[in-house]
Amino acid sequence: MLRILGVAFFALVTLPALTSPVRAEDGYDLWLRYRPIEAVAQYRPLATVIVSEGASPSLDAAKAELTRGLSGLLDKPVSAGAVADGAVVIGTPLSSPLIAGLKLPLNTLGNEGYLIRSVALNGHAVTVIAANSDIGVLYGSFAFLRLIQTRQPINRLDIASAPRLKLRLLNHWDNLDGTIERGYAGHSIFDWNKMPDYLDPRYTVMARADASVGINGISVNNVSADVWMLSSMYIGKLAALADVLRPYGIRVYVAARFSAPIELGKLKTADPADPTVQAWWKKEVDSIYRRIPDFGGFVVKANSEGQPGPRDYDRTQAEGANVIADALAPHGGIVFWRAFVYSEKDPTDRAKQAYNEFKPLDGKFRDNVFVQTKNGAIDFQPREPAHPMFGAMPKTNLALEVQITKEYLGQTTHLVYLPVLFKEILDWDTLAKGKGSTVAKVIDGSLEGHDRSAMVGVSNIGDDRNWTGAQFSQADWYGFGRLAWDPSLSADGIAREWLGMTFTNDPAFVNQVVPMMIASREAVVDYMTPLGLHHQFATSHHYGPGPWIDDLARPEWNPVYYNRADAKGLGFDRTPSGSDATAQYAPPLAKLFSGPDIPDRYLLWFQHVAWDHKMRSGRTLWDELVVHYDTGIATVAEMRKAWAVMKPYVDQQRWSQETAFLAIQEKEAQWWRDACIAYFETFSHMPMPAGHAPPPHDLAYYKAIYFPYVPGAAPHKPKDPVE
Ligand code: GCW
Repeated sequence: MLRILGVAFFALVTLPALTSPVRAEDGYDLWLRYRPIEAVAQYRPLATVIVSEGASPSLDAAKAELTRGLSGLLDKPVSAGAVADGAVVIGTPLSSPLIAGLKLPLNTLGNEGYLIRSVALNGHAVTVIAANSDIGVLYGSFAFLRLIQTRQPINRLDIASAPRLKLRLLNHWDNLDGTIERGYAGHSIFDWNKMPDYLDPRYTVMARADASVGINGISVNNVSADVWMLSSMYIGKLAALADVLRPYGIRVYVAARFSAPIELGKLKTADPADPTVQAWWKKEVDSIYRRIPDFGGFVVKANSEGQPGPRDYDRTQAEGANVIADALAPHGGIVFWRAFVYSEKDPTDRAKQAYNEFKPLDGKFRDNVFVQTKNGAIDFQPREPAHPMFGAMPKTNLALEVQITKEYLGQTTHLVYLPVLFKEILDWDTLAKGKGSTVAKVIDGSLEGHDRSAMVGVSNIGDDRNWTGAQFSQADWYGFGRLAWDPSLSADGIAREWLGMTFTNDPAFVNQVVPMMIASREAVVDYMTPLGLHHQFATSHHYGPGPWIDDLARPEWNPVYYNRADAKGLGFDRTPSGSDATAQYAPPLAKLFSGPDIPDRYLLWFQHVAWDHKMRSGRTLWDELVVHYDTGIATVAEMRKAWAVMKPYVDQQRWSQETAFLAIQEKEAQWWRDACIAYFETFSHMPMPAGHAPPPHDLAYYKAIYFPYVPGAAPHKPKDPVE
């Protein structure tokens, strides 16, 4: 009966698809597809004409977006005109006498917020999209379109929204030669060779997509920075790019190489205390601002993975950051100084090093410096406890850095919906000032009363036709922007929006695919690094498992450093009897992570646990581990099934690609599980739990798997080929 009902419902909801077959799509249009909606008759009278007084590049962009969006969604031309019933009136009190006359409550919206309201204007029922700035109007226009794209009612609107974080940035890790560090979506979108004379129209499409979710800055080059980016030639190219992005409220930033005073300035030193170095940064920065008056500033990766930095001169991270900050300050520029610092010499647990180095410098950084801190203390793993610096640096502006590109999460083909991970970190309670001291409150400035606030995502954009390599990776870009605007949004809600805009709002589709997206994050944790394991990845490219690797130059590059598998058990002892990294957290957390009540999900991150330790489930650690690996694979199998029956709702091209990718994901989940179990069983010497098959091959087989070339890795010479 239910089945019959189900089928009847199914037939109803897919009726439009039957009359107009689902058009082939390649994902290029992202979530800005603006395909005709089903209920045009309901919406058409509510968006008849666009009224925009005044003109500016941002207002023009807003008008163009509304024209494109409304005409597409409502399947009829909607253009600019005079006030009438159903008009969409956009503007600021400054640009529009009509808006000024309405005396709207805009004072709490700041410079980027917007108000969308249904009002009567000159006797007509209209919708106003009002803001204090033109860019706010653009954001409001995207929000208005989103309402229609997600089929919300638009007849009685009263929406006010302002971003909780002021700087919402993407870091592109693009090299100037067109490759992308950890890029899995083709080559760099930035065609520097042809700039400044040719500006690829894709820059504008990218800017629209960024602006549609509120991203207001991008740094354009790899943080492991090429000094050429600061050269006059490249700044000229960047100025041309900045002109394209400016109407969309996007400022450009550059990843700066700390030793630029030597390489570019031909000085003998880059010592921040040297007056010639200080003068050089000032001169360099002044000249950038002459060409890009709203230049955002610099991102700096210093003393990390071979990059130069202040330590080379026995100076602190703060001294290094401040010399650059001082040069930027007169122009309003910002330094994002990365906290991803660990030393090639320091034998201390790598998870502790950044905190040890930065915590004593709290209060020493200039006000226009953000210490840009990765979500966890190691490196963008499928799961990490929040970085202990959050909550521990009350006098410092901390920016949260997350990775949108999936270096450690299966790269192109694994569907892992990252907003779940982002939320886990944003909602993490540091307990720094009692309960409710979440990471979101640390970074939005509210916990310590900072005026500045920022969140940064390592971009997953490339020149692939669908921008991100996989359709579902678009959701990570989208979700990053939405969460940076409002960290209180739910991962579930964002998934719904994105699916509705990207595929269809049909509830039969959305209700099936949302749970699949939400489950995908725990799945990857389970099949790659369950129970707090981390950094079990193959060398350098991080594609696939390598828990046995122990021969790399630096101890902390080896997976064995992190898993610490031995005859007794598994996991990194970071309790007071081990590295004592737990002490970097607020006392109640330190106690929790060192003791028996530690949540299973962080167990092996913080503790070395006996193979036969009895877990909450009643199973031994060994059995529990195997169960988690298998649960991960089972979840992916469920995801595949869920997607398979979504065929009627999705165009052939996007559906088939994802179908193939999910098959790869399941195969690779199995590989992860088999390889890890094959390795760990050489220590546990325990039998497989009942109902769980042993790995089909021996450990040597998994160790021999080798990939000479993987996208996103630095150029290298592979091993000699085998026949
Ligand atoms: O995760 C590591 C990556 C490096 C990256 C580094 C960083 C840009 O493997 O490719 O370098 O993090 O964040 O600086």
